[in-house]
Parts: sequence; C-alpha cells; structure tokens
Amino acid sequence: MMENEVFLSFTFYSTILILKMYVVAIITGQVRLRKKAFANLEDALRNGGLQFCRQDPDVERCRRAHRNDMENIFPFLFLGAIYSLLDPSPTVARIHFLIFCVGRIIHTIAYLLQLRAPTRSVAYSVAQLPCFSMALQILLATTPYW
Ligand SMILES: N[C@@H](CCC(=O)N[C@@H](CS)C(=O)NCC(=O)O)C(=O)O
Repeated sequence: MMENEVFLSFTFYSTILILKMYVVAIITGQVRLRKKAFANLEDALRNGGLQFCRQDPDVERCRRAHRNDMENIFPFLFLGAIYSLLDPSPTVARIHFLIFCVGRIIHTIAYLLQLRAPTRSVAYSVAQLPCFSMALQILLATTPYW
C-alpha cells in the first residue's frame, strides 16, 4: 500500500483535513470559554455558574461547521481510499484530492468567518465534484461484481 503513489497522496490530503477538523474542535472550545456557553453543567459550574449552561449562536456555528465536515469528510475518507485502489492516473487523482481539500478548507473559513453568501455554498459544491467523480468511477469499476 505504501508503494501506491495515489494512496500516499490520498493519505496526505486526508490527514490535512483531519487536522483541520481538530482545529474546528479547538476553536469551538475557545468560543465556549469566551462566550461562557457550556454544554455541560459541570463545565458551567467551574466557569461561573449554572446560568452559563446555555447555547450561543457562535458556538452553534462552530458546531454546524464541524457537523458539515463530518457529513462530507468522512465519506471522502472511504471514497478516496477505494478510488486509490483503482489504479487511477496519479495526476488526475491528485487533482481530485486537492480540489476537495481546498474546497473544504474554504468551506470552514467561510462558515466560521461568516463570509458573504454564496461563498460557503460554492466551496461546498466544488468539493462535492471530485467526490461524485470518485463515486462514479468506483461504481463503474465494481458494477461487474454486483
Ligand atoms: N446537512 C446540510 C446538507 C447540505 C449542505 O451541506 N449544504 C452546505 C452548503 S449550503 C452547507 O454548508 N450547509 C450548512 C450546514 O450543514 O450547516 C444542510 O443541512 O445544509
């Protein structure tokens, strides 16, 4: 597997995106502290009182960004791994992974910084293109084995 150039490229971009998700989680925690909006009683008690066990729009925004990552990056981890095994052109495969990675990073930036619409939607849609392409190629390669 480690001799598969495409798989190594997929591993690189996947790891970047997983780190990006960790960063969103860290930012969520920081926003919770700054806005004093905790999800659990014990955290609120430690940080000023039960009244701080509450929701906050900025925290919810971070959580939506994280959830959207899970809806899209997790499928990519499956599709990219299988696609890497189909022996695609390394250049074409890299373009697939790069577009997805850049699209998802822009999606997160647009979400967290509340960039003007439709920046986030465009980033989301562009990142979906390589996923649909990979899904289609996987189906074409595996249809004979249905
Ligand atoms: N679960 C998503 C499905 C569609 C989607 O992922 N849309 C993108 C582009 S508009 C998005 O950023 N949705 C916002 C979100 O999931 O919080 C939703 O409810 O919006």
